[in-house]
Amino acid sequence: MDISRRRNLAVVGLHHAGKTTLTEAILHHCGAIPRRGTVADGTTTTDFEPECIGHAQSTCVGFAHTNCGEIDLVLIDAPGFVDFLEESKIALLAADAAVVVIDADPDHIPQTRALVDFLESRRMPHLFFINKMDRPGAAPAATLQALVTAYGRHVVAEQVPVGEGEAFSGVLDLVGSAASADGSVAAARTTLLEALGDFDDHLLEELLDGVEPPLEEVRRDLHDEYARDEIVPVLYGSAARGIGISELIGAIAEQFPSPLDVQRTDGSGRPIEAKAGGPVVAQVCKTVIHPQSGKLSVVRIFSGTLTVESVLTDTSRHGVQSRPGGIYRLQGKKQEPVTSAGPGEIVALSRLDGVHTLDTLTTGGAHTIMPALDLPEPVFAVAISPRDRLDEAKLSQMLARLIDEDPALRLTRAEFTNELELCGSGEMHVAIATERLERKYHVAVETRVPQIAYRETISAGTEAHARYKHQTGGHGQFGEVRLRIEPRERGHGVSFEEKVVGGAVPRQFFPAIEKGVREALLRGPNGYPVVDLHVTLVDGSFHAVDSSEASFRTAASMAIRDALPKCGVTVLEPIAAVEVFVPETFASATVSQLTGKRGVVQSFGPAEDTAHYRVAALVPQAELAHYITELRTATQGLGSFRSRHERFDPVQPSAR
Ligand SMILES: Nc1nc2c(ncn2[C@@H]2O[C@H](COP(=O)(O)OP(=O)(O)O)[C@@H](O)[C@H]2O)c(=O)[nH]1
Ligand SMILES: [Mg+2]
Repeated sequence: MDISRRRNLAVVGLHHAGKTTLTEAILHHCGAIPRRGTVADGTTTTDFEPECIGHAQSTCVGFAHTNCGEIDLVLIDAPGFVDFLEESKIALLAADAAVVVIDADPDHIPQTRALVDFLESRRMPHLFFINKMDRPGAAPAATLQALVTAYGRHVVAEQVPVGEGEAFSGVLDLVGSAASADGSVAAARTTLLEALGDFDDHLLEELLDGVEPPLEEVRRDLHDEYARDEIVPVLYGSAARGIGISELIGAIAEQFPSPLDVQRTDGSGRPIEAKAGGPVVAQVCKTVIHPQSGKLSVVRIFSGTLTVESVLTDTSRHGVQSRPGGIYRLQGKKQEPVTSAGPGEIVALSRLDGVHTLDTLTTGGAHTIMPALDLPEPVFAVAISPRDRLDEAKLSQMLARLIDEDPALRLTRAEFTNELELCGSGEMHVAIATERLERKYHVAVETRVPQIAYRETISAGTEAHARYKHQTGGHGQFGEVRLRIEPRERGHGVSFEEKVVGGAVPRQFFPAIEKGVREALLRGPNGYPVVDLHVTLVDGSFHAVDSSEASFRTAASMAIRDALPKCGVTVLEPIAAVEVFVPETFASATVSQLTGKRGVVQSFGPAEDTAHYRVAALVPQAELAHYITELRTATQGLGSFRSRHERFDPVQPSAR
C-alpha cells in the first residue's frame, strides 16, 4: 500500500458535538458499513462498549477504518467529555491530523480551548467541522466568527453553507467556486485566498495584481499549509443527515497530510522516517483487555513493517521482548486479522503481555523511545472496597488491569486513613471505571467519599494518674503510673520521655508504658488520633511479683483516657494547599467559590507558564471531595486544580 494514500484522523471535540455520529456517517458514506447506526439506539460502530451505550456517550476511544476511493482512512473517535481528555490526548499521538467537531453555536467555542491548545502545542494539523447545521437556530456565521476570535486569523472557512437550519441543504466549496460568485461568497473566498497568501508570496502577488490564481496552486497551498498547521480550515455539515460528508472526505483526501507529510521525531529529537524497510518503530496508543481473549495493544507504526513473526522489543520497559499473537485492523469491536502492517498504519496486536499504553515497540535493535505524555495528577478520588471481603485480592488484580487499559486512572493508599482510593480525571471518569470493573471483571465493589483524616489535640496540660490492680487466681497484675501531659506546637506529633526518680518504676517497663500511652492516643474523646503533645512519665509504683509489661501498659492507657477530657480537646482537620488555574474571566468567581469552601486565598494573578490565572488558597480537605466538578461547572469546564496536604488546623464544630 502506498503510504501517501493513508490518512490517520482523530475525531475530537466537545462532548455531544456529534463525533461518533460523524464517524458513522463517514464509514457509511464510504461503504464500510451497510447501514448507519445511531447513538440513541446504541448501534454505532465506535460506541460499542456497554458503558458507552448505557450513558449514550463515548467513554473511551474507538477505532474504525475504511477505504474511500484512493484513500485508506483510519478514524479515531475520541470521547469528548472533559473527564476523558487524557484518553483522547494519548490516542491523538497515533493520528496525523484531527477533525474538531463543534456545534453550530458560538457559545460552545470557549470550552474547546484545552483541546485546541493541545493540538496547537503539538503542531497537529486540524480543521473545524461545524456540525448540526440542520438544527433550527444553527448559527454558522457567529460560530465561524467566534472561532476566528478565539484561535486567530489562520482559522478560515473553506466553504459557505447553503441554507440554514431545517433548510440546510449542502455546502459550496470556495476553492472550486467561480471567481465571479456573488457578494458574500466572493468575500469569503477572498478571505480564504488572503489567508493562504500569508504563507505563499506568489499567491499573494497574484491577488495584489488582481490575477485569478490557478485552482491547482490554491489546492496545493491548502494541502501544504494545512500539513504545517498554518491554516485551520472550517467546514460545515450535518453528521446526522449525511450532509457535507462527501466534501469533508474530499478535503481529507486532498488536503490532509499522509504519514509522509508529518515529520515525526523520537524522544531525543531524531527524525523517524515513515518507510517500509528497516526496523519497526511503533507506539501503543490504547490498550484493551478482553476478560476472555486477553489483551489487545493498539499501536501506531511510525516506521518499518510488522508481521506476526516480528519479535518486538519494548524499549520503554528495559527491552521486554514479545511476539504478537495476531495483527488486526479494528472496526469498532470487530477485529479483522491481517498478516502484516506497514508504516503509518494503526493496528491492534494481541497478547503483548508486558506491554503498556504509550510504550515504544521496536525491532532490529533500534533504541528509539517515542515521546510519551505527562499525565496530570488525578483530581477526583473514591474510596473503594470489595462488597465481599474475600474479593480483596481479586479487586487489586482487576484494578491493575483496569489501569492498564486507562493509564489516567490511579490507585493509591490514602496517606492518613490508609483507605484504598481509585483516582481519576473526574467523577464520570471514576464512575465509568467502577462500572467497567463490575461488568468486565465481576468484582462487586462499594465506593465512598474518602474519609477525612481528622485528628485531635489538646490546649491545656494536666497530670494523669492510674493504678491498675487485678487479681485473677494465683498471679495478680499491678501497675501504677503518674504522667504529665503537655500541649505542643502543631506538627509536633506525639513524644514521650521518662523522668522517674529512685526506681519508682523499673526501667524494663518504660517501653510498655510508652506503648500504652500511644495506644490510648490513637482514639481521642472524639474518636480521632490525638497529636501534638508531650507525655512524661514522672512517677509510679510496682509490685515485685504482680507487675508485668501488660499491667503497666494498661495503667498507662487508663491514665491517658481519664486525663484527656480535662485537656481542652479540639478537633483538627487536614488543610490542603490548592492551586487553581482558570481563564481570567472566571478568576473572581473562582475566588468566591473557594471562600465559600472556608478557603483562604493566598495569592492571585496571571499564571507563569499558561494563559490562565492562578489562584492559590488553603482549603479544608473536607470541602474538596467534589471540587473538580464544581470548578468545571463554574468555569465552562476550563478550570483545573492541583492540591497537596499542607497542615492540620482546628475545625469549627459547625463545619464537621
Ligand atoms: N440534529 C443533529 N443532531 C446531531 C447531529 N450530529 C449528532 N447529533 C446528535 O447529537 C447527539 C450527540 O452525538 P454524538 O455523536 O454521540 O456526539 P459525540 O459525543 O461528539 O460523539 C446525538 O443525539 C446525535 O444524534 C447533526 O448533525 N444534527
Ligand atoms: Mg462520541
